[in-house]
Amino acid sequence: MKQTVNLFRRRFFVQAGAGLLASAGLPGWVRAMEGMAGMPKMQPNKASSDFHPDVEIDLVCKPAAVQILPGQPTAVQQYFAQLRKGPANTLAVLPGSYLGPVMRFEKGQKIRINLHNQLDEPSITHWHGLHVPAKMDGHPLYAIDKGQTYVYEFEMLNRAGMNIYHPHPHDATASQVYHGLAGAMLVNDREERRLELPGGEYEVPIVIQDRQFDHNNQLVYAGHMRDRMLGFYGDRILVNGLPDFHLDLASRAYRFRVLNGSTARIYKLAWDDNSPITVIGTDGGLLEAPVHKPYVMLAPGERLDVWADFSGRKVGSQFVMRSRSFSGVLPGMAERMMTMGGRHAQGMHGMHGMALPVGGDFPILSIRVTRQGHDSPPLPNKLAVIDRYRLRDVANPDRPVPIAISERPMSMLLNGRPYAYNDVQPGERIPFNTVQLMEIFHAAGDGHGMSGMRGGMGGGMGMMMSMAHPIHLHGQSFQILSRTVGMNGNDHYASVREGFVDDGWKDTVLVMPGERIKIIKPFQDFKGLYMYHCHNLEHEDMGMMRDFSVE
Ligand SMILES: [Cu+2]
Repeated sequence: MKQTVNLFRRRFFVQAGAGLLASAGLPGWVRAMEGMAGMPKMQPNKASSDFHPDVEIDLVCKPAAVQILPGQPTAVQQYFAQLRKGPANTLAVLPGSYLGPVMRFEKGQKIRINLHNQLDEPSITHWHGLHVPAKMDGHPLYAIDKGQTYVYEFEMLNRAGMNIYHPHPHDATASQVYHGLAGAMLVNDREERRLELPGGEYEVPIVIQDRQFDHNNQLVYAGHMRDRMLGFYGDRILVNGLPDFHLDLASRAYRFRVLNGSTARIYKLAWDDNSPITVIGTDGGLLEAPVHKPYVMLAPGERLDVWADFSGRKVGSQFVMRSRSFSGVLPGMAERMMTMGGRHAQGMHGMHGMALPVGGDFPILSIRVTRQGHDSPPLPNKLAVIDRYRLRDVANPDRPVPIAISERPMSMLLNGRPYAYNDVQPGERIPFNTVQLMEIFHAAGDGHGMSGMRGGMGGGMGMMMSMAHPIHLHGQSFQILSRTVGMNGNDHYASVREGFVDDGWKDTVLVMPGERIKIIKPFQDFKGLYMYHCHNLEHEDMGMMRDFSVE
């Protein structure tokens, strides 16, 4: 316990000294102390002699500086990786980016990753989307100090898909991700390879983030309690760590591997010429068949596999992927303030004009067709086989495991409690090797928050608030069984309702105000603690995070 206190005290002063601590502030620090109470100090996991890896990677997280904007380089925190063993295409650095290299694995590979923490604060890396033993999942319990190494060893059990690696230390996840610590992880398998989807230069990672810079090109981060309550919203869109992201492409089909790496911002992705957006996969990999949507909602932590077909387009033609306008994801008053002028709403006075409104209409990236493409592959009409769960498959058809969202100023909770180690409640104990029906809902009841929004003050900071939360569950992916919204939700809900792709495997689901979502999730192969939390990372760090104990 004493050690835990010292750990956080040190981080507090180190960050304050580095000027990063605009972010945490004393209340966050105090909350962290509460949440960390009772968290034992664990020995970092070491390599085991009977594990024979196919792939071995040294992964370092450390402070760095990157040229993002013209002028002064930006101080960031960054992952650097080195391949010690395995196929040469395992790591691909994104040029000029603070993001970690794109990792590429094959289903069935045995993987060892040696995480070296060279940050001036504790960290641990979580493999968002992977199905790995609890000890390999990057639980905050295993956070390591500067100079320490944590060895991960696991077999890749996931099907083909795009996953994320990012830090997961309690109360500092948002800050570390915001300052640059994140990367994409692709998994390939035989089922996917048979489809001969666009690969090589025709497969493009698209990691979307929002950031805010000061006059010296340095990252500005959540300085106000409001930023923690609502989430932090930057005024610059970066794709793969770059501003004004542009692609020169051939007139053929591409595969865009899209990931929302923002801490809080939700996107409503659409093509500016109003052609449908074609989705072939989500968080947990390929869909059974492509779906065509007017727009797609993408919340923090979610992924999309997009078929972007420019075949038949003239050389010289241009396209823009935009985030289209929507409403209802923030409490009414906050949304109006942030829509009218986020910078003032956040108490910031910058040079770049108004902040990007939450739910505003703005460009994400631009594309120009600069050359003729040849041999463009056709869009497969069947993609993958998904064994669909039915109610008869679950252990608890009449008693869904609740995930109740409660939203009050200063306390964002799940199932009525903030994060605390060793605080697993009866409803959070999951029998090993079962498939569970689960229900995610707003504790105040359907539609309550929406009617609050109409009332104006009801959505204000001082009273009941309801907002959208991307809820992420660690461990195996789940399937979405149903999505229902309260009667009052229609006005705002209409601006997002066609944008959900619920047909495939998911690990993060956007829960709109007033919505109830039923999911079916397996808890197989491994026992131990698996987290569930809001992937609005500011909410997560406020305590909107809990453990399931699979036992
Ligand atoms: Cu949340």
